[in-house]
Amino acid sequence: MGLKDVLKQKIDEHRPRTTKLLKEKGDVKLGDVTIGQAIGGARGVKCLVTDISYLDPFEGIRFRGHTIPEVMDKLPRPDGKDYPYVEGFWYLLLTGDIPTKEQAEEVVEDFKKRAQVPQYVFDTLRAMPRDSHPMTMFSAAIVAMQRESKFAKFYEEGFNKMTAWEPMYEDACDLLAKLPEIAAYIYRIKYKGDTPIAPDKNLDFGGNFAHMMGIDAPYDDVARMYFILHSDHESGNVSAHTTHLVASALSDAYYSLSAGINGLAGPLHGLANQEVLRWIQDVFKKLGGQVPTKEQLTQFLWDTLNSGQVIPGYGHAVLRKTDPRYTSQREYCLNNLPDDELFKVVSMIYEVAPDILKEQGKAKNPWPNVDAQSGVIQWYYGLTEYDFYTVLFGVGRAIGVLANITWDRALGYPIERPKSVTTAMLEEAAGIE
Ligand code: HAX
Repeated sequence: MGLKDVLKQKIDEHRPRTTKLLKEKGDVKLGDVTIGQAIGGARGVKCLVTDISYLDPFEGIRFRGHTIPEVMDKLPRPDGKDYPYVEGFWYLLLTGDIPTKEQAEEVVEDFKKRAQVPQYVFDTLRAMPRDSHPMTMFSAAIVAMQRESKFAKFYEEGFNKMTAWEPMYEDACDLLAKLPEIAAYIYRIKYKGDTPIAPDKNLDFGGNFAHMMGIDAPYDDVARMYFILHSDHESGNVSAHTTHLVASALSDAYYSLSAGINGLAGPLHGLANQEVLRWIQDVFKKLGGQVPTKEQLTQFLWDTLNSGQVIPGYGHAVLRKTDPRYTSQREYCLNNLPDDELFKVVSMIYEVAPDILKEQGKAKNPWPNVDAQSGVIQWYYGLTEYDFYTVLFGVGRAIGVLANITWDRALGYPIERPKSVTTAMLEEAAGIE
């Protein structure tokens, strides 16, 4: 037998052991955690600390203690706009204080000085095949810029734990300020006939992003809303945890964020927003372009589950109710695009999917998460290339994870290193012969 055949045999022999441990001995304690938690992705284990945001299973996210509506209401906005400055939100996440308009605009000016993307980043993107996934391009662009890291230079020249947050802060600001142009550049070379649009020095983060995407107002406000909503979801989700983990080895912000973005690219995490749109387009295709009825939609949802797939945009590891980020975007749709066809389908899914998931009885949370709704708004404003949606998520997520790793260095958090055990050790603890 060749290697792969031997491996297959070993896997077939091993699987029942893991299943038995999970199903029959999941509650057995192993130190401070259970066997179920050790095998099951550390669900519910309280071993991370962050003050940037907190996720309550029933209330949803609070950023520095503020709910989403409070954040949108209290933060300063550019004149004539409905949504706050992303730069002011960055101020809030870093400090816990709501900035004045003047303080937010100081950050806008500071970001402008940091926003120039080195030419070699564009060259790197151009060297990649045009059918590379945009998340691959986004991650590659971020790690390509690692030579710019002030933190890496600081380490080389003599590391000091007390002041390490300063170069991390500088890297975080430098990186964040450049992300709108990098993301928009990927979009324009990949989907818009290689026609990048130069940044406009007069615009803020959200405004400039909309401008470089080539999408008119109110897309600038959509961008501000979208980036804020997707910024942070406490530290245990894959993108935040990965960024924190990699930074714990004193890797700089470029290495850390690029790694976090790779985690966000997983279909169970950030890629779910693209999958939602793919799924809906499949439904349309199967019906020859017609909007599905409730009965047809119910059938498609069951077909998806019965084929062993998940319903994208539904379920959550922590939340046990409709995600307020979903609700917030739904309200935007109700106010701005109530008659949109895609919005109606997404609303119909909201009417039928929770009951179907409850009836199936597997998902602990049958309610929609942020990803179930976000594609609708993008699509409405002309951004129909849904492979790109996770990049938008990534620009937003960068705000939260970069604030987190700045604080990680400020508080001198050590390198992360949980302890592993073997399956045999679990069996011994569970009294399995
Ligand atoms: N459709 C079908 N089955 C689902 C489901 C869904 N939407 N959500 C959970 N389940 C299933 C799980 O696959 C699991 O099945 P097995 O026992 O066969 O493995 C079972 O229900 C129990 O899972 P859970 O405890 O409720 O959920 P987890 O904490 O394990 O996973 C996920 C949370 C978000 C990954 C999960 O709900 C899922 O896969 N959802 C669909 C993908 C998605 O929308 N992801 C985005 C989540 C939000 C986010 O991170 N955005 O970035």
